[in-house]
Parts: sequence; C-alpha cells; structure tokens
Amino acid sequence: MNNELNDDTNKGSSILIVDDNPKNLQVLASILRTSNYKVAMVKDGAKAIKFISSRKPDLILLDIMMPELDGFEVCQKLKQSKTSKDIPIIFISALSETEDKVKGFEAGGVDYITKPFQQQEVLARVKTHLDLRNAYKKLKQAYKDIEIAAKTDSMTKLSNRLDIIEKIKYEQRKYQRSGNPFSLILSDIDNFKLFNDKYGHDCGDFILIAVADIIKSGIRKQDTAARWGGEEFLILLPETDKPGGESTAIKIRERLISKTFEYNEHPHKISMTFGISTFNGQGIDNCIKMADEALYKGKTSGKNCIVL
Ligand code: GH3
Ligand code: MG
Ligand code: MG
Ligand code: MG
Repeated sequence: MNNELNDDTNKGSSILIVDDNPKNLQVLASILRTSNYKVAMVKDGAKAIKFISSRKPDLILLDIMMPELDGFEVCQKLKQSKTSKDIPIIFISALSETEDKVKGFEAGGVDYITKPFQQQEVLARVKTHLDLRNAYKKLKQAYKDIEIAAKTDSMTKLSNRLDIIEKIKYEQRKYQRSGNPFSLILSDIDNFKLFNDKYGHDCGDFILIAVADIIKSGIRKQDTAARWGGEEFLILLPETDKPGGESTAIKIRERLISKTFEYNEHPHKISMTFGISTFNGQGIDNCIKMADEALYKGKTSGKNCIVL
C-alpha cells in the first residue's frame, strides 16, 4: 500500500525481546534482524525494567511465563512510568486461553501472539504496531505545532495578540494574590508608512522581523513580547514596577537606535516610540489603554522617546 503509514520509517527500529528461554530469544532475534530491525534481548522482567530505564526501544516483545516478575507485571510497571508508557508491548506467550489474552490487553499490551509463533505473523504484527506508533507520533507533533502556531505571529515569531492577552490575564490573577505589579510596554515604529513607501514592503517586513529580534534580545525569559498590530509591539513584564519597565524600554530603544539594518546591501536606521503602564488593579483593558495613551503622547511630542 502506498500511504503514509506504509513508508520506510520502520527500517532500523529497535525492538527489545524479553524471554527467559534462550532459544526463543535467538529465533525471534534472527527473524527480526533479517527484516532490518535492531534487536536487544534480556532474559527476565527485572532486566527488562532496568534496560528501559536507560534506553527506549520502539517496541517490546514480551514473554509472560518467566521466573520472578511475569510478563503481565512487567507490562503494568512499564505502563505506569511516564518514560516507557508509550512503548507498544506485544505479548508472545504459550498461554493461549482467551482470559490470558484479555489479561494481556488489560495490562496495557497492544497485541498478543501465541507460541509456537509463525514468523510471518510476528513480522506482520510488529510492523503494524510500529506503523501505528509512528502515525501517533506524527499526530502528536502536528498537534503541538498547531498549538504553537495558534499562539505565534507567523512573520516575527513573537507571541500574537491572543497569547499575550492570556498571559496578561494570568499576571492579573497573580497580582490579585500577591499584590506584585507587572508592567506593559507598547511600542510602535516611527514613520513606518514613509519607510515602506520609500523602500518597499519587503524591506519593511525585513525590518519588522529584525525589530522583533532586538526586542527579544532585550527582555528576560519570563517576559513576553507580542506583535500587537502591524508595526506595534506589546511587551509584558511580570513582577516589574514602572522603573523596571522604563529600564527595559531604555535598553531596547538604545539597541534599536544604535543598530544599522542592512537590506539588499543598503543601510537603514529606524526608531520607535514607547509607552509604559503598570498594573495596579485597574483592569487589563485600562492598563493597555494607559500604555497606548503614553505611546500617543510620545508620538505627538516628537517620537523616538519613552513615556511613562
Ligand atoms: P507613526 O510614527 O505615527 O507611527 O507613523 P507610521 O507611519 O509608522 O504609522 P501609520 O499608522 O500611519 O502606518 C503604519 C504603517 O505600518 C503602515 C503600514 O504600511 C506599515 N505596516 C503595518 N504592518 C506591516 C507589515 O506587516 N509589513 C510592512 N512592511 N509594513 C507594515
Ligand atoms: Mg517463558
Ligand atoms: Mg508607526
Ligand atoms: Mg502603528
């Protein structure tokens, strides 16, 4: 079949075989190696658990009847651990009663093969579960990527409006418990329309991305910078009073005005105006409005400045 589940991603997958019978280990290992899987073998449950504590095979073939820990117990233990719970486990056992099989699935196994096993069946089941595991991994990654994309401004890779509002709400709740203020810096590139008109939109985009990088370089790990609008950026500074907000704005402004941006081998200089507000329980919208008003004041009094 030619679909995503049936590509070559299983080539070289690693499989741990757990069996107390050396002959079974050898035969299974040889079958799997012929199909290009990497194989590791252990001969009891305790060794299997020790093995998994330092390595993570893509799949486990697990015997049930073994001295000390039996296969059901080993499976349960591996399913309880965060690091091994996602490894698919296929039981391979001489126990062939329905209730044994059911017990295997209840312990967390994904499949059950009875001994004496058929080579083709072992390979087919192993391949199916590796395929499913790969599909699951891809889905999980895709879901993570979607979650990140939903919070990110695609051009600058800063937070988007939605994300920073969530984070401001979180700081508001923290303020209600601790009374510690947080500050907001709203900044806007000066005369950016003229810049675009003169140098073109692509050059403008390049500047926006470079400005975002300068903002990122000037804030702490716990701060959030977002693209608030076209050429407007909002920065959230948790646990920060007004003087703290001012010193961050000074740092960013200095980096910005001392920077010469090179686009298509032409140097460009730009500046920004900054408005700062500090949260004092007045409500989030009001706090953003205060930063906006400070920014507006800066714009009407010559730009390229910081207003508290
Ligand atoms: P001021 O100093 O008062 O802020 O003037 P300004 O020209 O920067 O402000 P104005 O609001 O008049 O124009 C903002 C400009 O920002 C207009 C638009 O072309 C530009 N802009 C907004 N988003 C983008 C973008 O994604 N890429 C580019 N290249 N330009 C953008
Ligand atoms: Mg056994
Ligand atoms: Mg502007
Ligand atoms: Mg603007």
